[in-house]
Amino acid sequence: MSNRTFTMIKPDATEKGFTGAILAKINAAGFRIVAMKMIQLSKEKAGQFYEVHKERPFYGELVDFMSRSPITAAILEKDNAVEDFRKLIGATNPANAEEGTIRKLYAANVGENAVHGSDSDENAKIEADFFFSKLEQF
Ligand code: 3AN
Repeated sequence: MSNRTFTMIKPDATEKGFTGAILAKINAAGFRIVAMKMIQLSKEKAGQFYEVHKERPFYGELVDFMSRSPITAAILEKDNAVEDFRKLIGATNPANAEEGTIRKLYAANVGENAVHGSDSDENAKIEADFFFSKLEQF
């Protein structure tokens, strides 16, 4: 899966009507959408997705936030997808994100930071399979 990554457009961006603009930026950067769906996560599902952060002080807040409104989940294809997509979205905290990145343009703060991007090929596969069956991955 080294040419694929997984993304979510998070509840804050959905609420502000940024979904279309963010997808356009993703396409303009050369990523092909090979799976996509809009869904609202239950607290249980959001908690499962962010299981690795269970011990972090912001875990409860993160689960509440991620289940607050619908998200758009997608699998993206491009050479060097994981690394290039992390560059396109910018730093976790939008205050530290470079000009022109998705988080600089559309994120409010470190907790509500508009988009998710997988941090490794291994996690990209795990996260893609969390949301999409084989039949839904093109
Ligand atoms: P990234 O999304 O850039 O990979 P992670 O994996 O460190 O960042 O964090 C996962 C998610 O947890 C972030 N996207 C953000 O929503 C939330 N988060 C991270 N750090 C904080 C923090 N200090 N306070 C509140 N929420 C946070």
